[in-house]
Amino acid sequence: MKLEQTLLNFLMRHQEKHNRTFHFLVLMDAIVAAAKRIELYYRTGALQGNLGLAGSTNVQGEEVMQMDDIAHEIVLHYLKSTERVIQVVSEEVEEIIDVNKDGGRYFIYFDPLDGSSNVAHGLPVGFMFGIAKKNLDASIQGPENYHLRAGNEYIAAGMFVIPTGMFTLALRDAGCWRFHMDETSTFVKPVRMELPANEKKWELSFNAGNTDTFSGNIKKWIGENQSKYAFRYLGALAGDFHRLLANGGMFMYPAIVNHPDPKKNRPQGKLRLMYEANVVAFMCREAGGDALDESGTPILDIKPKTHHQRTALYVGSKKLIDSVQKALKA
Ligand code: AFP
Repeated sequence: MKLEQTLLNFLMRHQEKHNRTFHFLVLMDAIVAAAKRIELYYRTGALQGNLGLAGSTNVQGEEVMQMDDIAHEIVLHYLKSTERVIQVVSEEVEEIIDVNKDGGRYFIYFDPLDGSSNVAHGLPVGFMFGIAKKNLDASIQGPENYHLRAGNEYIAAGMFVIPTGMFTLALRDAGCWRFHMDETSTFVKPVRMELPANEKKWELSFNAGNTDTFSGNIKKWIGENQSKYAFRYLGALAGDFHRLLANGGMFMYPAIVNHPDPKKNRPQGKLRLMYEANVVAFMCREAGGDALDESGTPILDIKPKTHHQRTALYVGSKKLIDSVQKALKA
């Protein structure tokens, strides 16, 4: 019998090694509990008719909540129960949600069910989150006491690929780690993720149907580079990035600037900075990669102006990100 190290044991050792408290473990325990509950709901939802649209009814004749709303409720419930969370930003709610403004330590930015177009098919979706911490010295009232934090101030970021039982977590300056759910529903076996140097494995991932709508520079870059790499696209960032971390290459969601219907242009990009782009950029940095926006600015350096701010995203192996950087600036 081979017994593997659990996620919580791994985190405990990490905290001890860096002389830190166990508050972070309480937080992570809640995040994992939420992920497992979402995973269970997702795996059984189709049979029970619970993956439908809000307003429809399930086989028991009960009104169905949209899966995104359910996932949001689940995450919020577990985060509140820790009493260690100050505020959260959730993809599902317009406003910032106050949780424990006086006693909390952490800000959490999350998308509880990213990739919702996959829900109807039971295909992978993501629960993605980033964590920042407030300044614990009450005498200092700096920007770190405020929720609008750049990704390079996050202390951790992670994603569950639901319903595959895979979890990836990056800890600031301590690497990017992948865990698997075992038979007892425990996340175990930390494996350090580092983007592979072997370019033969590298893949490109983007919505190729949008190519004509990208800027001239990016279209040119794609024309010159796409035949060198395999192409993969699932349409759920957590799933696409999960592959990329193992194989290397680049995921991109460029700005849409040449749409035939100009109203459909997205010069700011589509993905959300605080709980999509920052999460993968943070994990990618810890795995030896990099991430940029359309202006060539490192994603993690962007100081958000609003909590649901969007961004274009280029994330992956350094060599490809450097090459795109040159194309963006050409
Ligand atoms: P949804 O949750 O609205 O499906 O968006 C998912 C997402 O933000 C991200 O997970 C995907 O990478 C990206 O959008 C896919 O967008 P396209 O459907 O435009 O390719």
